[in-house]
Amino acid sequence: MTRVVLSIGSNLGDRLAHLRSVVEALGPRLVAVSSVYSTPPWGGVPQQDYLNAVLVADDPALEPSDWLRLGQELEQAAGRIREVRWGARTLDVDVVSAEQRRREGPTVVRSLDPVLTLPHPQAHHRAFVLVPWLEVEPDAQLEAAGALRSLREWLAALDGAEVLGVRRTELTLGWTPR
Ligand code: PH2
Ligand code: MG
Ligand code: MG
Repeated sequence: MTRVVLSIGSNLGDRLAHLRSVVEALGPRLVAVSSVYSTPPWGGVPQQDYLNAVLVADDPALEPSDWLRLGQELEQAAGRIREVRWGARTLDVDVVSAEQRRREGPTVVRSLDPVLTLPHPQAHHRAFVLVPWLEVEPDAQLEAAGALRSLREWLAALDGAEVLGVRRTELTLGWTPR
């Protein structure tokens, strides 16, 4: 019973096709799709620029661990090889944040499980996640490092050059809202 924010990225092979494969697979579960951004590599490993985007998806039948598994299946379908941490990849699908949808109203999922930590413990450091996420959910908040802040506030804490490096492109993921 979850609605999730997914960060998708690619910097190997046909980068746009890899991102599009996720949009195709999620189909009617998609609630929002950001623009495609060109972003310099984050994390200190020298590599090519990425294409990144953020998706919001909803499926009453899926739990956070199911979204993780689905993301990993899509990574494998894109020929991903497990390699260097933060190194180049054909496709990365990260669950950034999840909300349980209950009759009483939505609650944010918090998990310290090392297999799937939620919210994603690095998201607030990454302009390539925050900028596209802000585009599709301008009022979203993110709990990280013991603080609950708006995406704008987290972005304001980042290096300005890093935020400016995240550039919106004219590429599209071929999704139209229903
Ligand atoms: N993913 C990484 C490491 N570094 N840098 C950018 N710009 N975009 C990414 O998606 C990315 C990264 C590991 O998942
Ligand atoms: Mg990642
Ligand atoms: Mg990942």
